[in-house]
Amino acid sequence: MRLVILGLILSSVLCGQNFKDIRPSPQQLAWQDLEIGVLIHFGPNTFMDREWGDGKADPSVFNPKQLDAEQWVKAAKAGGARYLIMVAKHHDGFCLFPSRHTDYSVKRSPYKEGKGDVVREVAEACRKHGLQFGIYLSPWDRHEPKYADNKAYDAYYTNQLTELATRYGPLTEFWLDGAGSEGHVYDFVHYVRTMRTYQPNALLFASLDFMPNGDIRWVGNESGFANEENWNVIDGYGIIRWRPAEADTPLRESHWFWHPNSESRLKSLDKLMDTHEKTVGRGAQLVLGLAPDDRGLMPDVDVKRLQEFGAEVQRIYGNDLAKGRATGTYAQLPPDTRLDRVVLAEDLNEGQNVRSYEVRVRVGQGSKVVARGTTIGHKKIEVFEPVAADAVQLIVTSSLAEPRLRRMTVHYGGK
Ligand code: FUL
Repeated sequence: MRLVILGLILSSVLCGQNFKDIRPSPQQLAWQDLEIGVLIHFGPNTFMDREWGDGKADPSVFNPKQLDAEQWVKAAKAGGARYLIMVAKHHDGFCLFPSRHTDYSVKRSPYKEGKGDVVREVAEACRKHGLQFGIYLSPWDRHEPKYADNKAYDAYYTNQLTELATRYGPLTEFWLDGAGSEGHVYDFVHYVRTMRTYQPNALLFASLDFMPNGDIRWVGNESGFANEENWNVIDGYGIIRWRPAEADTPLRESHWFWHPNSESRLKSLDKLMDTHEKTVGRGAQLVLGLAPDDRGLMPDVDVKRLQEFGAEVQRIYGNDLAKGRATGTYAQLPPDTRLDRVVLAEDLNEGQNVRSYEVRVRVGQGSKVVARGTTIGHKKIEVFEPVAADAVQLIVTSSLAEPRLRRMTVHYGGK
């Protein structure tokens, strides 16, 4: 008996959680490869020039006359998105799906005479056009009276989560937004178990300080950047987990919902390319906030900007100047190849290991360092002054374990 106990103690010490031993789940690995998603806000706020509804709006205001979910999905795809997260209920408590647990929803709106289900329309458009689908259900609820009673509200939230998890097919991601919830205690363990029961492959998003046991973490800002040093493994409350960062940022500056006369807030193509470099290019996921207008359509100017963004990413990164020439960390280039970007990717199957590196290029007889960085992770985009070179080499200067490179590509953006 003593020996058994001693064995148990020893094995727990020896197998104790170690930062570098943490691996991603297969679902996380697949999700990280999606790289770009969109988050769609639509509801009574859209018709009232508001960002945060107080929960008192009359459902009759929700009356989109030309709603076309396929138009939203096509715009998202043109922008390079591979998944779409739909806000099923924002902080105002209004449900864009006909929940059995409240009347404060599309059921009481003029939209399709109360027979509409926006979440279903969007889910179906996503399936049709090959986008993965996710849902945002705001924990903070300014309409539902049960919100004042933690236990009663937990039951309400879990009931709605169950409706969403069982009606609309596979969910790639489920968003728990912490805004407005200061001081409220939620039964997260029950939420997570319920989601795992019906959708074992859905990844839960939440900020670290809001929910300890999530699968994806908030990057910590809504400006669209991750830190240059970006580890996927995070110690949250003593739980060491693989929890990659997602950076959500709206297409129109500071507006998640559509507002009249706010076209001037639409981010420029340069701004979006910079955001892409600082999110996807730092191993984080980029989620662009899109907002259909009061007709129920994505505004033309937003659609155009998404098309430009998708095309520019494709123009630069779709053309690998080292194609077929890279052998691991070294790529021989045609003589005098002009380049200003190198994209690195670590093989994350066995965890994230690179702590620092430099990128060298060979110019004539000599060589020079064009970039230095810390982590690589899912992807790292290095942008530098254009240079004409014959070869590129990655030198890993420090790593937790044997570094494994998945890919190294070379590009010229010309800016
Ligand atoms: C924030 C919310 O308060 C905003 O309204 C929006 O939903 C954004 C995505 O998250 O926390």
